[in-house]
Amino acid sequence: MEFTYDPENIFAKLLRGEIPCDKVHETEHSLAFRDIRPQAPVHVLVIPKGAYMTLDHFLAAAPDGEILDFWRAVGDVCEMSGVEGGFRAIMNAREDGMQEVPHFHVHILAGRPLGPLLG
Ligand code: D5M
Repeated sequence: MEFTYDPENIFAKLLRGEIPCDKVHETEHSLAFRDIRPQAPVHVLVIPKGAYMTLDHFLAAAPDGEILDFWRAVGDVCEMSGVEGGFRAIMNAREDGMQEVPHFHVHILAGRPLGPLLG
């Protein structure tokens, strides 16, 4: 499958510092910030700094070091966010997955009972 990354998407602008974000964590290859429309008391987005559109694009194209850095950053965010009661990690992809921003991201949601995933 071919992936055509749009460098004008909002997270690309955020990574270039063109728009602000509420940063909670940063590593060499990853950035985590609060979602602008939080769906739970904890709602953090973790993104790789590289130009990847979706989970499948990221895993197909990113070097191993970036992949390891990213998932460790997800773990760091869980550790620092108070997810003892549980959490949900969500990744939407493309149209059917209702992905709004075409830069790969993981949503970390916590802080309330999240209900059934497929209601
Ligand atoms: O979710 C994309 C998410 O990105 C959605 O929950 C809103 C959030 N969003 C959009 N713009 C911003 C900015 N500027 N800062 C923080 N969060 C933002 P998706 O999985 O693509 O449907």
